[in-house]
Amino acid sequence: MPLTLAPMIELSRKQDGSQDTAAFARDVADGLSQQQKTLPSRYFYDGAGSRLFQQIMDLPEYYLTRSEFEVLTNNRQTMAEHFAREGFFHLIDLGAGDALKTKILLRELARQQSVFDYVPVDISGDAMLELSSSLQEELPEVKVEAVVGEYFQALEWLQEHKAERKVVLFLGSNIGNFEYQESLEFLGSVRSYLQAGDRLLMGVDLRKNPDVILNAYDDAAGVTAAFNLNLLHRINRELGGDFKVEQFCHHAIYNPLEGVMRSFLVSKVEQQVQIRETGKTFSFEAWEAIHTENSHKYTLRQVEELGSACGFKVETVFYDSQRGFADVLFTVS
Ligand code: AVJ
Repeated sequence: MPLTLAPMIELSRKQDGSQDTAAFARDVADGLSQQQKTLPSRYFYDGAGSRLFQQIMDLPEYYLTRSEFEVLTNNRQTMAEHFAREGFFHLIDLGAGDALKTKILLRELARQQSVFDYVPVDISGDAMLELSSSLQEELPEVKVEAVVGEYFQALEWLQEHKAERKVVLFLGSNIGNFEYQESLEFLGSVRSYLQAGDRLLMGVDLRKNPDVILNAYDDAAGVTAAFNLNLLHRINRELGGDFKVEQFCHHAIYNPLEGVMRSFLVSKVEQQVQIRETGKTFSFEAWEAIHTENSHKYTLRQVEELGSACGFKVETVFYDSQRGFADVLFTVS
C-alpha cells in the first residue's frame, strides 16, 4: 500500500526554486567579496551535505549527538511530563533533521498519551519528506506538520500560532552556529511569540578538553573535511561555479578563550574561480581562507545569561554522564 505523507507545507520555496538560487547566489557573492572571505554554514545542508552530516553523527570523534542522545534517553519521562503539564501543545523542532533524538521524546509523549502535534522545521526538504514518512510508519498517532525553511520561517510559524501553547526544541547545539549577538536576537524573537507556560528545550555543547572538541571537527576519516568541501561542490552544481575542489583543504581551529570552534576552506594555490549565477570571478591568493562555520561551546553561566537576556529562566538542566553536553529546559520569565 502506498504511503500517504503527513501534511507538509513549504513556506520558503517558489515552485521552480529560482528564489532559492537567487538568494544563494547573492549570499555567496557577498561572502566571497569580503576582505576576509566567508560563506554561511546554513548552505552545508543540500542532499549530499545532509547525508555527510548523518555520517558525522556516527563518527567516533563526534561526541555531540551521542551525548545528547544519552541526555534525552535518561530524562525523557521528566521532560515529557514538563511539556504536557498544561495540556495541548505544539512541539516545534528547530533544525529537526532526521529527528533521531526527538523521536525519543515523541515515543515517550505518545506513551504518556500526551495531546500534542509535532512541527519539525528544517532547511532540507529531503530530510523533512523522509521524516514525515518515517513518523507516519513508526508513530502514526502523532500528527506531523513539517515546515521546510530557514529559522525565520519558523518564527513566522510561531507568530501565526502565538495564542496557542508551544514547546520549542532547539537541540543538537544548533544555537552554536550563531554569533553571540545573533543568538540573542534569535532567542529574543522566539521568546516574543511565547507566553506563560510555554517552554524551550535547548541543547548546548559545553566547554571541555580542547583536544576533544578539535577532533570532533577534524576527524581521522576526513568526513568533516568532505562535509565542509561539499559547500564548494554545491556552488558548482547549483550556481555554475568552477571551483577545483581538490585545490582547497579543510582546516579547523578551537579557541579555548572564546570557546569557539571555527572551520575554514583554504585555497592551496593562487587561483580564480568563476561562478556563473553571480556573474563574478573571485580571486584567491595561495593559502587564503574562506571562513565557513562557527560552533560555540558554552559554560553553564553563559547559557543562563543568554536565556535571561532573552526573557527565559532555567527550569532544569539535564546533563550527560560526562557533563560535556546539556539540554537546558527554560520557561518564560
Ligand atoms: C549541526 C551545527 C550542531 O556545529 O557541531 C558538525 C554542524 N559542523 N561538524 C556542529 C557540524 C561540523 C554541527 N551542528
